Amino acid sequence: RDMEVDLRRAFGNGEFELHYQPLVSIASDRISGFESLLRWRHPDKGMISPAEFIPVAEDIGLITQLGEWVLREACAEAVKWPNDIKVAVNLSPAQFRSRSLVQVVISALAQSGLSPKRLELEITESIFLAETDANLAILHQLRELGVGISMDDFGTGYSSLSYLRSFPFDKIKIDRSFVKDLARRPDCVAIVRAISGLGRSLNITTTAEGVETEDQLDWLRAEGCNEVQGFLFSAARPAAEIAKLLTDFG
Ligand code: G
Ligand code: G
Ligand code: MN
Ligand code: NA
Repeated sequence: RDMEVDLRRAFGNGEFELHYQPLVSIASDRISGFESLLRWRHPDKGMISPAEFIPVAEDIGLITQLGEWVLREACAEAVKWPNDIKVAVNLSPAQFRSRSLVQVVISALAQSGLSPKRLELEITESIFLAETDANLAILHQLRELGVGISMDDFGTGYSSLSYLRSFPFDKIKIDRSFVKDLARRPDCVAIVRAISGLGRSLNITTTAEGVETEDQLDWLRAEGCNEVQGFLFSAARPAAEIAKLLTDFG
């Protein structure tokens, strides 16, 4: 397909960039970190969303190199921030298949000088669907480095709860589909309450995604959620705007 050739060219041509979306602690009302979100600045088509090109990059095996670039870039950027501000990086299941993932993380930390405790790796439960034992072993090795491991899009999969038992996650990211209807749907409130309670009992931080209104923030605070992320604060912005975001919400 067209996009395959285009993606390889784009990678060689430096057309990818990372944008950063603030994670805001509910207790302190301050930025606690940023999630790095990959962007493709296409010369003709403009910005292309990762939802469109990550699956293709996975198919053609480019995700290993692209994912490595993301890790190195995010660590190199984060080391410039105040040292209580973390950076979150999304990992694709395909990066676990490459086997070099742990070495790449070690190298990205060493080269940038970023403290491992400032790096959070976001994974989705799909890494548990195949090669479960091998992937769990990799997760444990990553955690031993001192980096945080977050379960992304929590609640959307088949059996997210069982994965909480297989691995000691540091953070659960409550999928934005539950946040969207908080004000209208009591079932969404009940689900957010249950996940927050679970997080509290298991000593896992809970972060709500897709927070767009003050009303949603009020609900999340009331239900004991720890952290929020969404357009209410900011969309993902280029690295050059981080200093301003930290002044606004720091
Ligand atoms: O930024 P947002 O627009 O549109 O992201 C869409 C999807 O792409 C999300 O599911 C997000 O987790 C994923 N994504 C964003 N950046 C990366 C990345 O660097 N690596 C991987 N594997 N996924 C990413
Ligand atoms: O799957 P993951 O959570 O990594 O994806 C992050 C995605 O969520 C990105 O596509 C990002 O652009 C999107 N996003 C971030 N904040 C909001 C929000 O407040 N509302 C909506 N609808 N999407 C958001
Ligand atoms: Mn994510
Ligand atoms: Na998510």
